[in-house]
Amino acid sequence: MSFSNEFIWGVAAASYQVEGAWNEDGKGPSIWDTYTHKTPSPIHNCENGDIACDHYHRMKEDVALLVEMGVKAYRFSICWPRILPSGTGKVNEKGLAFYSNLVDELLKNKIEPMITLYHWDLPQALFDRGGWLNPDIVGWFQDYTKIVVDALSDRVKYWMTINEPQIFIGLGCQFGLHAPFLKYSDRDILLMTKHVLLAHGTAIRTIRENAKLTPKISFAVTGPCVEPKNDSEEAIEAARKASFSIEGPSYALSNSWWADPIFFGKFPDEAYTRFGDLMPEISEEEWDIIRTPMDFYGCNIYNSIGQEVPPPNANAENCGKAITTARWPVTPDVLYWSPKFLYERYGLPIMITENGCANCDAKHLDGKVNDPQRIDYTKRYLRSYERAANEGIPLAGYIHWSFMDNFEWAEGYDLRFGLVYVDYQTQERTLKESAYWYRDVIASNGAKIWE
Ligand code: GCO
Repeated sequence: MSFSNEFIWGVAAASYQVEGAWNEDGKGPSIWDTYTHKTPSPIHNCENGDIACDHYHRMKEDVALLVEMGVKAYRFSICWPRILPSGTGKVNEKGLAFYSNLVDELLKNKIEPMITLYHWDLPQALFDRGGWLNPDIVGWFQDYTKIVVDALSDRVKYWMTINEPQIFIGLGCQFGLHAPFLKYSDRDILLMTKHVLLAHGTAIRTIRENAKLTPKISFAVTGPCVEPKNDSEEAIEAARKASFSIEGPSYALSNSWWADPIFFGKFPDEAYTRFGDLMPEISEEEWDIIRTPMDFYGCNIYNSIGQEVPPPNANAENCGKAITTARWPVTPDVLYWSPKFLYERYGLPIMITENGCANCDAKHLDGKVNDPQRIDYTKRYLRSYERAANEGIPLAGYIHWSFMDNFEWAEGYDLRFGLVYVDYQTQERTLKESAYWYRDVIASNGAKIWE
């Protein structure tokens, strides 16, 4: 057995990372527009997403590339301030029209649209009113969700509420490494966590109550695990336990900090002992909202954790192991262990909503973008993922990150994750060799990964 016939093969991107048109057709600023324009810039090379891949103006050309790649689904995000320039209030019809046209173009080409409602472009106007620290954001997000669902749910079935709260709260608000590049207190992080969880649950209810097509809903969290040191039961149990731990300063970057409240109606036990009275007040009614059921578990997985800790000496076990140009370790087995551990704990079918690698891609003298590293990386990870399928873990799909090279947040444009190469000087697109390989993987429903 390998991947089921219903298994969905796709690619992903996100609004701020590809669209450009940062201030066009009535769009309002997001916190990423604001903070990438700061001086000194917090972004590598002082880069920003003002133009990015100019996808806003090249949408049809880009959908044609998806067709050439033979993908069955395209996961993209909606830019909140393109729909609601001030975050609430007056709708920007041109913004809605862009996404409606994109959905039509995808469906015309038999590509399933998958929408992420929040992939980090918080309207600046709402950040100015407290952003995720303001409890009103739950209502603001609900209103935004309803506008998008009313406009697109006659054609869109797949919905992801929030992308990686571990990153937009953890990196963005706890460690100050992403917009708004601030370091809030634990008290504030705990309060933001409550508001994000309520916004997530409220969005699910809003989608289910208003969607015209029966929706399939999830979040898209980052879900790496700790891999077992060996195949012994003790090592596997130790890895399972470590994969859901919240210990240490990075508690908001963990799996269970976000998933346990949604699936169990409570934070991990150690949260209560650790934070005591700092823990936010959550009423029974609010817990019911947070626990609103999902249809699958969307997770973005790149590498296992617990391996980046600098080795005590130069010849440690990790020395010289494969890394990507993002300096992330290449750990293919994580796409077996994470789905396994996540399914055991939370019980929903798994969808890898992001997996891929940064590479130093360029057009070679033969005019091609030869990226054997990405083919090898993806082949290894998919083989592990198929092992999970063969053990009976229900897998809903694999969405590769990324469709095309794009703005990699604080890292700017140097890190190329795309299956399609983008020349940022000319905006020329070139399918990388991995795109042609992935096309054959899709056409064979995965069989190609064994060649
Ligand atoms: C994330 C985001 C993507 C990133 C990708 C590579 O997971 O951080 O969803 O926007 O670009 O993961 O870092």
